[in-house]
Amino acid sequence: METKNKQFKRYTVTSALPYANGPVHIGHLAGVYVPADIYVRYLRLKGEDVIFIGGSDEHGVPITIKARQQGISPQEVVDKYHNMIKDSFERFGISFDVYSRTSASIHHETASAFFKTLYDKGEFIEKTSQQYFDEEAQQFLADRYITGVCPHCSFERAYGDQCENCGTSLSPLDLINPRSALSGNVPVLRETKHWYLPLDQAEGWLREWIVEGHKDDWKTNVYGQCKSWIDQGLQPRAVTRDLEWGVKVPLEDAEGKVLYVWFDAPIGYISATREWSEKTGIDWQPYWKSKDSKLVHFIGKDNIVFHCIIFPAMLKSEGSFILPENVPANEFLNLESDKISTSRNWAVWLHEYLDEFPGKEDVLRYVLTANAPETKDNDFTWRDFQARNNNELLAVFGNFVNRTLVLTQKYFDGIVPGPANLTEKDNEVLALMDAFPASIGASIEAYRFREALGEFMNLARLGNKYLTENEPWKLFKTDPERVKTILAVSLQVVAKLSLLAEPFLPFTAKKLSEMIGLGGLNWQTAGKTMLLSEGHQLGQPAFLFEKIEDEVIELQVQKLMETKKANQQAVTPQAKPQKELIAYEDFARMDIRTGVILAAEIVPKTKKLLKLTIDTGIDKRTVVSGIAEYYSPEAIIGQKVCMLVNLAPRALRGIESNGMILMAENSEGKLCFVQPTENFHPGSEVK
Ligand code: B3M
Ligand code: ZN
Repeated sequence: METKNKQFKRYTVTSALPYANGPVHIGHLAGVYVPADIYVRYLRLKGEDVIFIGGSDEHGVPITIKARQQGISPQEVVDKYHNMIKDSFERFGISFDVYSRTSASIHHETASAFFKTLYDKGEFIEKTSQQYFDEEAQQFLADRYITGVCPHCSFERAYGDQCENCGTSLSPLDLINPRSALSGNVPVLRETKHWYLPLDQAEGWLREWIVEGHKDDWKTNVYGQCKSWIDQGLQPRAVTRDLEWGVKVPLEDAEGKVLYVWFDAPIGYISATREWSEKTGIDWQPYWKSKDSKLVHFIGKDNIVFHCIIFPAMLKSEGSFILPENVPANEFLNLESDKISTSRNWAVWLHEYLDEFPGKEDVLRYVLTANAPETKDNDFTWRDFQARNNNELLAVFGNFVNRTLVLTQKYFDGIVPGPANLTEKDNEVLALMDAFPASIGASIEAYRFREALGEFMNLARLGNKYLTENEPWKLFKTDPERVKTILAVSLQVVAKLSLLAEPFLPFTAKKLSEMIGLGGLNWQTAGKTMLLSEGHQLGQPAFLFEKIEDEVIELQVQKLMETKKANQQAVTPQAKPQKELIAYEDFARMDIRTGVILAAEIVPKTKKLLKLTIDTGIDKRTVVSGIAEYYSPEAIIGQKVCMLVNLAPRALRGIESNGMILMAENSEGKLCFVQPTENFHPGSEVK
């Protein structure tokens, strides 16, 4: 149990290693990197010994599939995205102590040695079993190389390792109607040998550790998922695969086999720590092996089982590692009410945001924290982004700071005045403000980052309200002494804000602390009332935030609309299954002819029906057709058509219809005319 009072000497904070098969988007940021970064920045300000570990996950089938699609090597794929991800994290101020990658040799060595240790200790079960194989591609079909129908929710495109619709973790043999993702072929079964981690044997201690031990301190969503996994009964899990790309299995009889990506990736945290250790010369081992170190994994909810059950089971089998104290996984962030999706390009990509909103890193950090999916899925909208910037950051925090600094500049040349007579109200504000560092800190330590940010903004509101109520700008002529006090109090709030902003809004905090010339503080000293002393010279005030105009937001909304449109066009609807067979005679009974539309009018009081006059070559007749949604009457005069002429007459809205025009439905659901490509005269038979 994460005992509240237990003192830890150091913190090892990890954040999920993003797959290097695409750029990072706001969902990743809100779920993992922003909360993790707030947490470590706060710990650093408290003076704690903390390392913040990140890196790219460069193995796994999604990467090889991408490489295949693009006709490049997997290494080229991961090089591209690793650099892109690393660069945008840096620009966004995610303050990793190390950002490594799993294709690095130090990782291959670490993961391989880890496997070998477990192997030598006899921790694995060796098992030969039947697995799906694609005869055309000459390859076993692990994980995402195979798709089929999910046995739990009937989703049609479930993967061999997981159904993305219901979240269930699967094995290829669970899939109904399995197909190779490489060739589309129905796979065959072939024998192959693999190594399994006997999770069933870990059930006892896992139950004790999580179900009994972390009931009160792990988040409900995390605890609930783990408990349900354990209650369902754990099964041995294969930790190797028949693939080329990955960490080679370090055994002699394991040609063509690599470690399962979910076996090697979490070891990536350890390899990254070793890389950091080589760079800094600080021993990495205490961070992973000493009981007085606190290990915390920041992840998204789809990674819970791997970090709470499988990785701990690996660490425990190895024997010398500590287990995580907490795994504060978040739920998902949606975008404009729709699930974020890399393949549908439905996302706000970090690198694009950084290019399009230079200097506004903190606005995104703010919005993603204020709206973090901590207890349930949440929605990001561009309107909310604009409103939070304009009505909260700018109108409350920015406005308060700016008014205080501008007035001090104007009345006292930017020199901090000393308070004269403090009224009861002044003292109340000073007392209230001193409680903020502790309450914000308590929320952060409980992984409640939204609440912490809310508290921070309450301090800004407190200052803003105090200034507005006291109206120093009205008093300067008559009572300059009082103005000194009001600004002295307000400036202390500004100073406190500049420090407490750092975990949430690091760019703004830096700007503000430079502006007021206040450095070298930490979270403990922030509890003190008077952070700026009388006579201290402040720098020139500048705006912390600027208004975001409607046009800017429109542009982003427009961009998403275009994506939506492109996606709709790209969807090729599944063709309906073929109808039952008929005899040629059945077909021959249908008399289909070419014709020309001579006249068209809307059938009164209907929206869908057109009354058409058609030259069938045999005669000129009336046909009522349900195509008014797609064509205006004027537009189709002279249109060549194919029609079934011997359909028995039917009355539609009191009009007798003699035949039926043949139409085909396009991908947007529009009915379109079917006509011969060559010239023809009305009355030609279609046969
Ligand atoms: N790359 C999955 C993901 O990005 C995976 C996380 C690994 S953490 C060790 O969701
Ligand atoms: Zn499913």
